[in-house]
Amino acid sequence: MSSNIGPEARAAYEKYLEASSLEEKIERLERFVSLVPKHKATENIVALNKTKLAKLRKQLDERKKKSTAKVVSPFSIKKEGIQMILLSDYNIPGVGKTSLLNYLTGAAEETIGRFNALPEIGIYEYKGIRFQVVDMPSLMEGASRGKANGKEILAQVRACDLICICVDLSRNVDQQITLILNELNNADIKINKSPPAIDIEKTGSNNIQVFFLTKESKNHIELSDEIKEIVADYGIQNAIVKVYGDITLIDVYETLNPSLVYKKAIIIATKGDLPQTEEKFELLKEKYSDKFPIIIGSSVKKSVFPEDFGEKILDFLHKIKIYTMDADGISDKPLLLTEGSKVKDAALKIHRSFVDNFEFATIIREGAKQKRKRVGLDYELKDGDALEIHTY
Ligand SMILES: Nc1nc2c(ncn2[C@@H]2O[C@H](COP(=O)(O)OP(=O)(O)O)[C@@H](O)[C@H]2O)c(=O)[nH]1
Ligand SMILES: [Mg+2]
Repeated sequence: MSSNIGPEARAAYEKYLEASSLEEKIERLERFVSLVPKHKATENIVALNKTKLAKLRKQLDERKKKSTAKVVSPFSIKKEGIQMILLSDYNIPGVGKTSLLNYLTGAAEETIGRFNALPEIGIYEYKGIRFQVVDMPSLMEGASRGKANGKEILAQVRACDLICICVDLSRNVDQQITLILNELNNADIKINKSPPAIDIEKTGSNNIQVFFLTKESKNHIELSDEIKEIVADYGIQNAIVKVYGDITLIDVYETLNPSLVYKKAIIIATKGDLPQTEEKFELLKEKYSDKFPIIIGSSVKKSVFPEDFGEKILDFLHKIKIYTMDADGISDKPLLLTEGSKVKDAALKIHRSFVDNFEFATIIREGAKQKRKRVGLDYELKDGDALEIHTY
């Protein structure tokens, strides 16, 4: 090493030579380069070591890329159709999720009665509509803190369309439901609740203003100061808070929590063929039907399960079935739209060009006074409508 570099830089270089990890090498070489006095005689040393640095940095980058290379978790499920997740607590023997999956979809028969550590998937078809049924490993107490792959399971639950809480009627049902609701709640998953009727929009100035925009919301005007306090406590200095309906102060906290998700859930009670399960099912309905509009009693052993399960779910999720038709007839695979959708929404779902070149639509509605009707893009559709779109 040239003697032009001075004792401090020399010492730094020696330290660099002793470095073992890539990160350490980079750090020490950077320090060395910064300590070398910059003049003609040291130009080469600086240039050389800068090149060396660039190389080391590139090596580090590549190593990082490799280590973060996408590993697809077996828990991350590609969604198809309407996704329903079967959840239960952990017990031996199991609650009957895999039996149910098999009953509905024909999948995973061989794993009934066995512990499954990974999700299993099947497709339940109802009137041409596909429901993806996911049989999740059981939730253990502490799942929301990560126990037994709890984090992975709950991450999937956050993205599903419907949670099916499965409870074994031959065991204590309160215990099972409480455990699951606790874990869902701890994972910021709210069940069968609409998001609060509040909107909080951060602004650049003017402090916090609260507006009550509907008749119902005006009943809560006295909460105004407390709302401001909560929002300010959260660290927001300037915001417009809009209240649209009935609210409580808890709703304000919920609106401020960006991690909350709102999910629909039903209860499926299993093993209804076992002794004393009938009484238990009645008690279950009595106690939980406020929170759960759909509680299903079932027995896979005796093939007891609602025939119109698909219809019940679609109703609950506010979905309507629209059957497209053309000169060849009516399709047997419906489009699924959200209640309140219009002809335009259906057209968009088929192809943008149906909207761009739209002339008129024909609707066939069973049971209507005028069964066949000519309508425009703004016409509201109803479940079961057959729809033909005419374009220019
Ligand atoms: N009596 C009765 N037993 C059932 C029923 N459904 C499942 N089982 C039994 O309960 C045990 C656990 O079922 P499984 O589907 O593997 O539960 P999982 O662990 O929740 O997937 C098995 O021995 C099943 O045969 C049912 O409807 N009635
Ligand atoms: Mg199972």
